[in-house]
Amino acid sequence: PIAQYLADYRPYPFLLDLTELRFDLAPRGTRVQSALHLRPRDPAAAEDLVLDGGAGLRLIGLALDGTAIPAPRREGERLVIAAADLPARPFVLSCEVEIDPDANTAFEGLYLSGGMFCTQCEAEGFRHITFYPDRPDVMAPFRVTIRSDLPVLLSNGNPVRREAGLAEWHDPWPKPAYLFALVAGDLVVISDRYTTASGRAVDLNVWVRPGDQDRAGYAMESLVRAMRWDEEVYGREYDLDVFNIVAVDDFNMGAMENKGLNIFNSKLVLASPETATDADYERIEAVIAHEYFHNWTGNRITCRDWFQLCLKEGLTVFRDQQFTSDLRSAPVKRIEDVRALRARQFREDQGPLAHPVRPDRYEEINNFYTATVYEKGAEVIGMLRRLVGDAAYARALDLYFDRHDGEAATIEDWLRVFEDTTGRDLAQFKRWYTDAGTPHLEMTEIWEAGSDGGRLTLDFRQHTPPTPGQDDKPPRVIPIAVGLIGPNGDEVAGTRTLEMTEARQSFTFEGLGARPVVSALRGFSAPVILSRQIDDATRAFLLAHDTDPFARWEAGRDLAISALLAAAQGRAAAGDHVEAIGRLAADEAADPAFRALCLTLPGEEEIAARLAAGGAVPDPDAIHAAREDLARQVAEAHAALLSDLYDAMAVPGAYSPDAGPAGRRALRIAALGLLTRIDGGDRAEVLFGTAGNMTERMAALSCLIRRGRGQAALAALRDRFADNRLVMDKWFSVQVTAAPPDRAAAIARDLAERPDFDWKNPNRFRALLGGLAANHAGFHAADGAGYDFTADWLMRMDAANPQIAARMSTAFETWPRYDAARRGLAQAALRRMAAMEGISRNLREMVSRMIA
Ligand code: B3K
Ligand code: ZN
Repeated sequence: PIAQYLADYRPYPFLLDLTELRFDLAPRGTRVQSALHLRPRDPAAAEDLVLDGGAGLRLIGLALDGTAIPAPRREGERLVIAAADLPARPFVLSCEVEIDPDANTAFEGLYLSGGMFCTQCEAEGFRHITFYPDRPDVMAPFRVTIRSDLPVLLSNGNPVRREAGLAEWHDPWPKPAYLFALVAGDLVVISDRYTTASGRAVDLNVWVRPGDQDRAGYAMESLVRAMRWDEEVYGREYDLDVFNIVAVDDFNMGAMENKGLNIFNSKLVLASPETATDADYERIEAVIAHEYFHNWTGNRITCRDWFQLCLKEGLTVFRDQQFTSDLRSAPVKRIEDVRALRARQFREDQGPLAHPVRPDRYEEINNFYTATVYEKGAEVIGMLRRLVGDAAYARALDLYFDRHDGEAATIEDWLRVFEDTTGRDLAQFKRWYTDAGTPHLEMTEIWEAGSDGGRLTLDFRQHTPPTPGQDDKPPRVIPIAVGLIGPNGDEVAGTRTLEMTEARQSFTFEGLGARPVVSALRGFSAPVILSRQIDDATRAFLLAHDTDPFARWEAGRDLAISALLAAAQGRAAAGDHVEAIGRLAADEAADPAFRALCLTLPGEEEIAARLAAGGAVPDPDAIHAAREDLARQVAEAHAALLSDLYDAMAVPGAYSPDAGPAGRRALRIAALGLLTRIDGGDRAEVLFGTAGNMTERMAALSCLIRRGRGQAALAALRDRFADNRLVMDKWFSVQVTAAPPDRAAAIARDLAERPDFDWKNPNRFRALLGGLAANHAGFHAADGAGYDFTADWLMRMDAANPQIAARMSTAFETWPRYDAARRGLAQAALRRMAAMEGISRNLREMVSRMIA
């Protein structure tokens, strides 16, 4: 295995002043001509010129200042021109290659999707298009000519020439090759116009396949909102005459921020009330914004090397989270983000795939587009902002944009702008970037009554368990937001951020009249696991009185978890959760979306993770049974209230995806999910037949499947939407996620036999395989059927599309927490994959990290 190391970084020995590209498009044999205007970084030091290449490049010719280089040296997939053959002045290296987009099933580089040419270059896809210094610190303006008879021909930057069969684009902003994009196809457009704060008129286009244009409007509205927000909040304006978005059906991830030409998975562009859920709408808005925000955090300032990936991703996620908080409900967004962080990132941190927010070693960089780099990367910025304050954060960001515009920067550069702005030393804070693992934080309270008022001491200890390659973890800076609530429910001390820097540290509050209840880690002020001595009555008190919505939700969550853990381990649970949750559901002063979040029980995976973190061995079947049982108890105890809520939260009139109506639907659906446990699915059946939107229809369908009466509804959905790929993805997925655990793998196997299981389409593959992985007790079925089915398909997918196979292999990352029999079966599946002949570098790295 050839690993790359952060410590080995060296600047590229050449500067690139201009990249010219010319494409003659043909499905089987596309010709790519390039002219790279290069000059030595140091004319006195002669160095070899190394260009990256990839499998599938057929070299036609190479020339230096017009003189052919007949037999250039090849080192693996690279092309090397010896220092002795290069002049000590600027020169032009021209190259011609042929590539086969039709054979490209990995969807990396230039490929075809339903007759449309499309590219994906991040991280290292450009080397599959031509020989090039394919690294993010080599930046150049691009001139691109596309020749093709297809009607729409797009690339980065501004259009400069259009004639029959030819289009020319010029991108004046120097960029690395990973931000290059090209699209050619038979597309239709919806357009708008935007005027920036300083008066630049920008043409906005969303390009889709003919027939999809009626579902592109929300993406366009979201784009306009994002552009306005970035001007108002970060003072960042758009910098070209045109901004293009293209929707494509075959795409490895969500979307890509190519300069001026963002390319999206069609599921993150296309939406109508009949086909998309409220969650889909919210995600479209967030991802459109995320990719747009990359124009400054990622494109104008990019990464020096791929170890710095969190520099653009953590920051851009943080920005898109702020955007959604501002446009929708900040408390609800925070709770959703913490749920996702725990489900994906804590899980990663607890297992064999744990790595730092800034890794220092990788074999395949595409394996590091993870929850740790993205979501924990965003949490780290949130902590930084909390520590320095909002005003200093804003000044630091201004300095960052000023100082590093046009550069390829590092985490050191990023931290330095904060140090220079605030005078703080961030050396200890930097451990959040370099050390993997989720810190455990233990809080103890010491109360001393006194005549001049009582005194409360909070004593904290932090400890981070070992992660692969990192046994010892020095203490980190942990911002702990704390508030105090008096016995009568009034807040006696508003939120204050304690700054913990030692392994053990105490903080004292003086002059308190009576012993208060502590509301700790408000707003989830740090990505840690907090434990404290607290009983269910105190949790119920916090659920009723905490003024911090996150802490309030968390109190309810902890109550549910405590009941579930007791049941999953065969102990009797107290009824506090059932009682307290009823009071909250009835609280009409609270936001419906918030009440919905409180009514939703923790998932089975979350319960398993909590058990494992406490040193117990989770039993997936017992967890499933305990959760079903608690849901039924809640439903029985509050049947009348839930039924009233279900009726009252119906949203009359035309569908709107806004936070208000979406929150009402969320509460209605949460009530339905519980009621289904006692009405046998009758309400769900009525709702499925009458719902005017996909949110309620899918929720009803899922309830029906869980009650074993989904057949007619599934058939109806399929008949109506057989030719809508995105709806059919949901159709595949829900049958597996909602399946009874002991049948999930068999159902998945049957679905995989269907002719419309177009497995090479990443969305369809993810719908089925990801659906099974999301069915906790189904994936971890005791007979190993879930493991085997998944391994079989990952091996098949690996030959076609290694990125997707490697990404989906994370279904196995939690195997070490289960019992010996399951561990044996999971390891056998992993070993079978590891032994596969011709395994990709992507999957091999993942599997070997998981077995190690
Ligand atoms: N930067 C891309 C992700 C690229 C993934 C490459 N394997 C999308 C995003 O984070 O905005
Ligand atoms: Zn991103």
